Amino acid sequence: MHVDPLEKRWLYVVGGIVAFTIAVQVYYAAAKGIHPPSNVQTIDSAKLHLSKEFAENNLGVHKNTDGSLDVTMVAARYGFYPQEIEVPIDTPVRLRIASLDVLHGLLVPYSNLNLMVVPGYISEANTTFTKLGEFPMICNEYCGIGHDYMYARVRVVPKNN
Ligand SMILES: [Cu+2]
Repeated sequence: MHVDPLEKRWLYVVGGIVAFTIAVQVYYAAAKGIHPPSNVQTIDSAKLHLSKEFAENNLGVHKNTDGSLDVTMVAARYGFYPQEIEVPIDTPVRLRIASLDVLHGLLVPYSNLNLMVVPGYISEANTTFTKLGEFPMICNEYCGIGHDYMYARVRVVPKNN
């Protein structure tokens, strides 16, 4: 089969772009822990307060026996609950969040946390905070008139053991 030399050159260019794109994704997935959301677990958003995990007095940071942390949160117009979480540095954290009403987002700068919080589903992500300090947790999906004021705080503190 005859392929025009110019066409052949462009095939190499396109092939290179595709290979580069795949390499970037593999790098970020393997080295930076950035993945597309993959946790498909459903929940009735209208009955979060009746569920065991997302009832008001079960929200917040829970310590597991292996030293890792489970953080349970609820996103609702227009805030995150609890409003502030405190986690020790360099500790594995599993964050689970559900929406009480509409679509929300959750973004924490300087971390790999960037989730869509879709009503009816539990969003889950694993992270480890490696910088001390106070970081905002921002809603990055437009959810209504109070969206601009929807944020919470993550305080990363030194390990105390
Ligand atoms: Cu919002």
